[in-house]
Amino acid sequence: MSAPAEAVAPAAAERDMANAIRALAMDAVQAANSGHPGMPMGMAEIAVALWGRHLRHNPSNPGWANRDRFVLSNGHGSMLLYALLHLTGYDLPLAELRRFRQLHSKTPGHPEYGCAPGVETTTGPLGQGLANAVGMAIAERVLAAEFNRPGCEIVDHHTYAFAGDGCLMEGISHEACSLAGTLGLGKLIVFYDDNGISIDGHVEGWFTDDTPQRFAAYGWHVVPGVDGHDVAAVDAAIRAAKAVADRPSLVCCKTIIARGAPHKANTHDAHGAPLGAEEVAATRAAIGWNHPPFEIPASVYAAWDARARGARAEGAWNETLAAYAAQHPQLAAEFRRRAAGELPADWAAQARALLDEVVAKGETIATRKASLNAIEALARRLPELVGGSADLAGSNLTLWSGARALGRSGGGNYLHYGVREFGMAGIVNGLALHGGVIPFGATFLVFSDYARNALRISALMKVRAIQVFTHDSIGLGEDGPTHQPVEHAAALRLIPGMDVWRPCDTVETTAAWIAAIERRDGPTSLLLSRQNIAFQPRDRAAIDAIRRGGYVLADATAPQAVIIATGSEVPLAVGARAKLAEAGIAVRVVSMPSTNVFDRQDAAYRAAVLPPGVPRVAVEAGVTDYWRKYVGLEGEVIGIDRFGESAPGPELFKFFGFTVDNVVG
Ligand SMILES: Cc1ncc(C[n+]2csc(CCOP(=O)(O)OP(=O)(O)O)c2C)c(N)n1
Ligand SMILES: [Mg+2]
Repeated sequence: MSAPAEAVAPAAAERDMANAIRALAMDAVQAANSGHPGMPMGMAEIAVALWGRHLRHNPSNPGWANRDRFVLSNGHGSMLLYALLHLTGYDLPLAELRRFRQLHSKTPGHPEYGCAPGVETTTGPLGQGLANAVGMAIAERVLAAEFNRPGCEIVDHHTYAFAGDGCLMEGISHEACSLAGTLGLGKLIVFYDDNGISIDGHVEGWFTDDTPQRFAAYGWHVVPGVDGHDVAAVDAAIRAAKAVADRPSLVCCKTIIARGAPHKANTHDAHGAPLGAEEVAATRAAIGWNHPPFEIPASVYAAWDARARGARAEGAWNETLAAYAAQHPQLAAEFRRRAAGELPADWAAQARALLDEVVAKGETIATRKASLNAIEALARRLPELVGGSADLAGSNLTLWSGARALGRSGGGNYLHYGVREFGMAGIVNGLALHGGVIPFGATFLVFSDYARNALRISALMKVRAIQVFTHDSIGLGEDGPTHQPVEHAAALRLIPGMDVWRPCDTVETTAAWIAAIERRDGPTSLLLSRQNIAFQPRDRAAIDAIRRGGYVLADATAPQAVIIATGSEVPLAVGARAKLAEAGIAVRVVSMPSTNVFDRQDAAYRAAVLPPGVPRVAVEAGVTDYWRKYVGLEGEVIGIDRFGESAPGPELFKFFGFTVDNVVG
């Protein structure tokens, strides 16, 4: 287990440590004239207990693989995190705290991953941080089971999260915490900031859950009724939580929002607005903090400074890793590769070979099946793949032969997420953020909008989170319009940084998977068909061009028109081209599996694929608006601008005009 808790600073020192957070929070919010002072002031003692006495981290190396993870799920309290990072010795100077919420500062309104060192995830959309924390705790469990050897526990850390009333009101907290209970994530410890306040006021009118009982019902270990302003009491709760190894823990802390502010404590006024100069001054007097704004006494810095401790902790771990490497050199090399997020050295050749195999087979199958084949092949080469589906394994085709479901103990590489799309997407983000694994989730494309905000955050964070979205159009058939995505492909493409792939056959599907795996700086959504789609023969140049997102699949000399198509509509475009050729009309077919990737290509390439001046037609079984930017106002779009119908897929394709004749017309 983890090293023992750190030596305890004297009570007076800890009081000053907490008040330093209060002062930095209220002063930074005051300086910005915007922000949320109440939560940092209310959770200051909890932070002292956790960060001062327990958290194992190294401010000089925020990337230390075995650090404890800390998630501020109630991200509006960002100044709490910034204060902690600054005070404990991260590279986050006071100047950045002074520039809280200003353009290009490292201290944006809500914590953003990749901005300040030590920020483990982007939070602010309430509840999602909890799901991220669950994902991190799962990653720890998976990696520990895979890599630890007796006497050499190189993966062994806790995941801590702060959450407020808002996080616990959000539905995603149920999804994520329910699953965490089922999986028995013993190294996950969540602190509930039970201050009875949210934006509209005292929560009695809208939030009266018995939270301890709720979490107990999930199978959590609950420490109820902790005085969140008593560092020793919180410390005792943390010790109790750490001692329970087979269940996640919820530490319920009674707190007073904006504690220390004589008039605004325990009011919702303190939630999200500056206290005001007078109240700030009154708070200083009330808590006995006589230092000017942004001045922290050296003794307080010294009490907070975690660098020496962190260096010792990481140093000890490095020794463990060295001993491990001596006994298990290959495993150690693999661990280092995985922790660095790097692909195997021979990856490029492997990917090429995989693609060639699929080309040689030339199968006509559903792209969801092509995806399963790709997963099967990839998982053999990439043990870091951790898959899963939101109770649709048999439909999404995500369960490969080597999948091992994660259970209450031990490891695995597959998650039965249950019917929890949003929770899944948040957990996938947490897995990706933790590192050491490459996660994917899966559900029907139509339910991607249940998960949508987590997909958006994955793009904002630029993490390698992969989603398998099957049943990608009316082609799914009889389940009807509730299950038939129409606007979803377009909507996902609109998320900046989200790469959406809607491949047309086995080769494009494999290429899309390879692109998703190789993409280290952003998420990918794979949109896959339920129904079979004809294999498209192509030459080497076309195979190589798939990775450019859009390419000439079937050409003609001096084309009079270009048909752009994706996924299941590509064969229609190819059929139309053949028919038009018989009539002496030369048509080029462009397959555009990923508009996002195509848009990133240089202008010369894009113009070579879509020559200016040649009329264009786009064909996709979805809303037409999105395609206007490719075909222009003069072009044609064959799509669907209404909801679908319940009928067999082939009939629907006819009914909605997805026929070769209609494309020809
Ligand atoms: C998903 C989501 N919905 C709404 C908001 C806006 N919002 C920010 S904080 C908050 C209230 C949070 O209450 P609580 O967690 O109790 O925070 P406290 O006031 O106690 O700090 C709301 C509604 C948000 N950030 N995320
Ligand atoms: Mg609250």
